[in-house]
Amino acid sequence: MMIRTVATTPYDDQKPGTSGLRKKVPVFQQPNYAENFIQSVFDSLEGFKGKTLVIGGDGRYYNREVIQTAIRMAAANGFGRAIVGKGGILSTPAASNVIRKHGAFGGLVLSASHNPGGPNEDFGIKYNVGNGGPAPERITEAVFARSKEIDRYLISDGADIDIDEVGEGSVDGMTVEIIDPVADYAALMETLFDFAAIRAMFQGGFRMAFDAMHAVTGPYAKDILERRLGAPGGSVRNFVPLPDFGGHHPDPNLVHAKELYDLMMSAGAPDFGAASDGDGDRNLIIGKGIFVTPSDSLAMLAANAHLAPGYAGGLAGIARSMPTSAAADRVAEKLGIGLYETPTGWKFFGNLLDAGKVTICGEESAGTGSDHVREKDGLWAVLLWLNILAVRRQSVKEIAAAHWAEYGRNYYARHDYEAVDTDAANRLMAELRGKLADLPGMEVNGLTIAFADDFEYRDPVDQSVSRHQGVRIGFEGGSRVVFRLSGTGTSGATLRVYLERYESGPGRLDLATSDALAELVAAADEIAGIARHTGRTEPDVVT
Ligand code: VG1
Ligand code: CO
Repeated sequence: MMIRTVATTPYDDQKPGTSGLRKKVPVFQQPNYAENFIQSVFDSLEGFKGKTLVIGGDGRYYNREVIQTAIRMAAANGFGRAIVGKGGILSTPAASNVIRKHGAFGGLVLSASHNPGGPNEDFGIKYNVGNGGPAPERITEAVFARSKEIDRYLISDGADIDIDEVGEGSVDGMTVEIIDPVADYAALMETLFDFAAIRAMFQGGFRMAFDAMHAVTGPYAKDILERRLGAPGGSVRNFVPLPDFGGHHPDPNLVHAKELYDLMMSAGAPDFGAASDGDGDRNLIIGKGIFVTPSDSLAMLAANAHLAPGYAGGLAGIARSMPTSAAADRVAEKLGIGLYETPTGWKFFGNLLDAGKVTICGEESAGTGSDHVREKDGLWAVLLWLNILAVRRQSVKEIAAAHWAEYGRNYYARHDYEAVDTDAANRLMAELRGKLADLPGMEVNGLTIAFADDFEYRDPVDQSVSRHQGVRIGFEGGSRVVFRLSGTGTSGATLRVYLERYESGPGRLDLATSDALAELVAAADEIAGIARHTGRTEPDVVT
């Protein structure tokens, strides 16, 4: 075996987005494309010689090829050990846990998350740092800068490593350890939750449906829910991971997990429904006859977390991304703990978690997690819900109703306009930003604008500043609309419009969400000119 230095030329489009670099597979298949990016990551890091790199992915099309490349390049660049999930598989939260548990220097997580997979669909690479979380902006910016100048990469020319057997091998002086992708993660879950109580609940006849969407969570959910917790066989559906996710979007929302939704709204629905995404970090929660918005789920989990052994001591604080509803804020206020509002993307939670300022974090996009890892964690959220249900012995519907009666209800929806012309989307945002100063005091569709700004975040731990994280328009009475462009899409631009309205008091807690938000939807279009700029009169996806 030999280490080769291969000459290369830069690509100009390797800027990591909200969660790593995501492109269509044919883009990744261009000569040296993945190699350039991986080398740019390594060139942006210091002090990893002889240390451990974790490598795994969500099993999507092209995963196995890039895993081999990553192993060879890690060896050539001087890592001492690579820990690789068997079959190249590691869910995002499991990868985060392996990095932490094994004291690794960092990890490469190959995933495009909820985006579809296949020869003409999406692929992605993300670098996580030693705390197990996504690289902070300081590093992703360095990677992008490096990718624009790169002129060589290092790679071992050894044969392919067998990644399908647990055990140890080596490549050019680097040890390669193939591990069971589920074991460490399942062990961690057992330390956080009352497995005996959940098992007893299943024994008592509790039924659930978990849709793994033919993505990475299948093996994790089978092992934990059915084998360890005794959920009846068949509780976990679509559990075989497929490179193209069976041709579907592995996106756990009401559009792509419609079958599960329909089941949960039917007369014979099980007690609890849940789903996770391509890389296992998102969660969808649906009770019998009730969809729980991710923003509400965050608030309800935070309010009840003390019922699970891992959180019995209470929470240090709660963090949520800016577009996430303020439902969690009310819980934090009641608990007398801190509430932090961050830009979109899990990388912004890492410092708060490391500093012990928060215990639970969440995003409106179906991401919830805690300080047990440094990623959002789909199954974790499902298990915390199960633990709460086992202790409270109430249905999801009853728990939600009690929560709203106590805290009021934040009606919430996100409208996505996908594959919009990029120039049109940029014009819309630019025009909006240009008139922010004039908006306060204006009346739009019967609503008075109280404030308008472009969200800026100063990290309270390292004081780094992130600007232009989304336009917020607040109305008198507490309603809010947020506009931002997605940083994970791969075709054109995706405009996200986040809508929120707070209601408290009897008779105001059971409105249909679309009715509750109708005025705001009209106001949003009037303010931003969505139809005028994009030609779209309806969103593609409402979640
Ligand atoms: C989206 C979500 C964001 C999430 C990100 C990664 O980003 O809105 O909340 O953190 O995806 O999640 P954007 O920039 O497209 O809005 V995942 O499960 O795709 O890693
Ligand atoms: Co994901």
